[in-house]
Amino acid sequence: MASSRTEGSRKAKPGDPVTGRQKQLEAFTQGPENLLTTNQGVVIPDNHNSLTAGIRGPSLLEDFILREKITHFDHERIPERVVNARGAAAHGYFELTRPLVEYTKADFLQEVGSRTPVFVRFSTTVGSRGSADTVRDVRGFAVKFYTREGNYDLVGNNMPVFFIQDAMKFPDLIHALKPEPHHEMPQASSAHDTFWDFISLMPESAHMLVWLMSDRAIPRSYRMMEGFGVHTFRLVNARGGAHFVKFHWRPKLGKHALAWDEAQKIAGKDPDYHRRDLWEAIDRGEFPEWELGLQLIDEERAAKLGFDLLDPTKLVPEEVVPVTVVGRLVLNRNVDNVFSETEQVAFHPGHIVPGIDFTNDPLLQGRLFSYTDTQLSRLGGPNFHELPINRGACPFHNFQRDGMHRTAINKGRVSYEPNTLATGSEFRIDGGEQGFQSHAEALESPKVRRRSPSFDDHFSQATLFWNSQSAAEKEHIIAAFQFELSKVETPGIRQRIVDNLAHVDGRLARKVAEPLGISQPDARAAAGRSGFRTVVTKQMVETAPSLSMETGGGTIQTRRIAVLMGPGAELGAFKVVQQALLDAGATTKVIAAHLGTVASSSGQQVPVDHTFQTMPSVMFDAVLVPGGAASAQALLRDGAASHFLLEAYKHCKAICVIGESVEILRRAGLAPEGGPAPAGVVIGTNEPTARLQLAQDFIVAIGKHRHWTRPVDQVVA
Ligand code: HDE
Repeated sequence: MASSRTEGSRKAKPGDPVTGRQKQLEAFTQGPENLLTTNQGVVIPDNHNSLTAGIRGPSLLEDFILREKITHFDHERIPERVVNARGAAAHGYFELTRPLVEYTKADFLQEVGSRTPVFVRFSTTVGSRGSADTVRDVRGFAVKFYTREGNYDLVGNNMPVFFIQDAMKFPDLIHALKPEPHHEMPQASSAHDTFWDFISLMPESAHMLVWLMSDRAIPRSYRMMEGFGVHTFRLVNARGGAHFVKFHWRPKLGKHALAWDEAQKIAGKDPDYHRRDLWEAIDRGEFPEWELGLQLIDEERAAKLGFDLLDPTKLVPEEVVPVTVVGRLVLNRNVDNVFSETEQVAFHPGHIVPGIDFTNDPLLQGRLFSYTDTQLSRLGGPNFHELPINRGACPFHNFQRDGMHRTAINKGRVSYEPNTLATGSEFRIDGGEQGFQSHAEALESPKVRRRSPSFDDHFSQATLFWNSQSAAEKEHIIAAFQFELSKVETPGIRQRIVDNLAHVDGRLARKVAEPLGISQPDARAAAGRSGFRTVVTKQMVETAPSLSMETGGGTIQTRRIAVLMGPGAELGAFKVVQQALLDAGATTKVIAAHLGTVASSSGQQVPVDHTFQTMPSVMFDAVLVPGGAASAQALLRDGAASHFLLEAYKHCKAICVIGESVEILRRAGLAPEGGPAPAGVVIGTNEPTARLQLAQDFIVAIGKHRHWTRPVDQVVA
C-alpha cells in the first residue's frame, strides 16, 4: 500500500470523504494560524499563568493547557546514540562529474551533471551529546544520498581503517573506550586505563592507533577533513560485473589539523568549535565541498595486494591504486531544527541501492543488523523511515503496517502479497531483473568461528603509516602516545603498549616509553602474548606520501586572521595586507583591549570586533600586528595581548608583525634581531614599496597552515 507521500499525489475521486475532510481542515487552519494553540488546536489564552483556585490558591488538575505543555516537555529527550552521539549536520547535493556506467548500474552514478540531494552528519565517536568538538577522536562522516532508486547511506569515518577486524569485538571496544562505568570519567577521551588495557591486548588495533594518535584525530574543521568508507564495497554494473571499491571524500580546502595544546584549550573556550565553523561557513555562503574519489579494484588485482581487502584494519595506498575523482559533494543548507534532522536522522550501512553491494568484511557484516536495531530503541519503533529526514525521495510502498509512531494512513483491506483484491497494480513483484540484485558471489564452505589467517598481519601497515609521516607529524604521534599513556595509572598497561609499538617502529616505541617510568620496549615480550601474530608482509610501497597531511601549501579561503591593535597603530602597510587577505578569501577581526573603536596614528577610529579577554588566539588561523610604536608599547604592557601573540606562535601559526610590533616577539626571546625570521613569521616594515610583497609572503605562510618545524619549547604560553 502507498505511503502517505504517494497517497498525497493520488487523484481525488468525487465524493471522497478524505478529500472533504482535508478541505475542511484547510479552511480551519486559516483561522488561528498565528495564535498559540494546544496540540489539539485549541487557542491558548494565556501562556504565563497556570489555572489556580483563587488568585493565590493551588493549581488545578484540570488545567489541560499546563498539563499538555509540561508532559510534552518531560518527554523531550530520546536516548542519545550509543556511539557518535555528538554530531553536526547539513543538507547539500552530490554531483556526478564522471560517468560510472562501466562499473555500476546505480542510477545516481550514471549521468554527468546529475545532482542527488544529500544529508551529511559529522560526529565524534566517544563523547556524549554535550561533550566538546575538539577532543582526540575518530570523526564520523555519514552521507545519506536521497537517490531516485532509494536512499543510499555511506556511513564512514575520517580515518580509512578501524580498530577491530570483527564485529564481535565492537561492544568490548566501545565499553573500554567510553568513560569508566564506576565513576563515568573521563568524558570524551581515550586517555584512561580501560581503553589502553583493552587495546594493549588487541594487536590488530595497531594501525588504527597510530592514526588515532596522529593529527588526523584533531581536525581544524569538518570542512578540512577527509572521509573514507573504511570497508571495501562492491560496484556492480548492468551485466553483473563487479569491482571492489574504496570510497574517499577529499576536502576542497585541504586536510588540516589543530595543535594538541590548542585542541584542548578550544574544548574549554568553545566546545562547539567544529559545529559553529560548519554552520557559519554555510551561513556565509562559503559552501564546504569535497570530491568523491574511488579506488576501483578488480578481483585479479585484489589478489596481488599482499593483504586481504576484507580486513578493515588495512588501507589501499593511493600510490598503489590511484583514486579516481567521480563527483563532488557540496553542503549548502543548514538544518532548520537539530532534533528533527541531526538527531533523528537514521543512517545505516545496509541502506544500499542497485549497483552497490557489500563484501564479506566481518566488521561490515556485523554493522548490517546493528543500525536498524539501534534506531528501534533510539527512535522508538519500526517507523523511523517515515520521519521527514529519513524518508526516501522516491515513492516507497509495501505491506508493512502499524507500529509505534506510524504516520502513514494505509487504506484498503489488503495488507498481504500475493493478492487479488488490491485495486492498484503498483505493488506487484514482477519476478524479473528489476530492483536490487545481490552480487552472485559463489559461496560454499563449512560454518566456522575463526579469524582468517589472511588477517594476521597486524603491524606492516601501521609501520607504513608511520614511515609516511613528516618529521613533525612523527613528533606529534609520539607526544600523543606519551600524553595518553601518562594518564594510564597501571604501569603494566603502559608497558604492553610500548612492547606492541616496538613491532611498528623501534624509535617510536623507545621515544614513547621515555617519560613513562617503565622498562625499555620489549618486542619479544609482546610477541609472546596470547593472540599475538608476528606475520609481516612486504608492502607494495615503503612510504605513501598521501597518508601525510603536510603539504606544500594551499588556499587561505575562509581562514580567520586576528589583527592585534593598540592605540596609535599605523594603518598604511596593514591596510594593504588586510585587503590582500580579504581578496584571497580570508576574514580579519580586530582584537583590542576594549570594544568600540581604537584610534590609529593618524586619528582614524578603527572598529574593534573582540577584546583580548573574550577572544583567544586559538580561534584564529594566523595573527597580523600592525606597526606603530605606541600600539606596540600598549600591546607589550597588556599581558593578554602578548599572550595572544605568543600562544599563536606556540601553535605554529603564521604571524605577520609590522614595524615596531616585532618587539613583542623579541622581548619573548623569539625572532632575535639580525637573525633569520622563525618559520612562518613574516616581519615587515611600513615601507610603501614593500607592502605588496609583505602581503604575498603572509598569504603563502598562512597557506602552509602550520609551521610545525618552528621551535616552540621555550615559549611561555
Ligand atoms: Fe557505527 N554505529 N558501528 N561504525 N557508526 C553507530 O548507529 C556499530 C563502525 C559510524 O551520524 C550507531 O545510528 C557497530 C565502523 C558512524 O548518525 C550504532 C559496529 C564505522 C556513525 C553503531 C560499528 C562506523 C555510527 C549508533 C561494528 C566506520 C554515526 C547510532 C560492527 C566505517 C552515524 C546509530 C550518524 C553509528 C554500531 C562500526 C561509523 C550503535 C555494531 C567500522 C559515522 O548502531
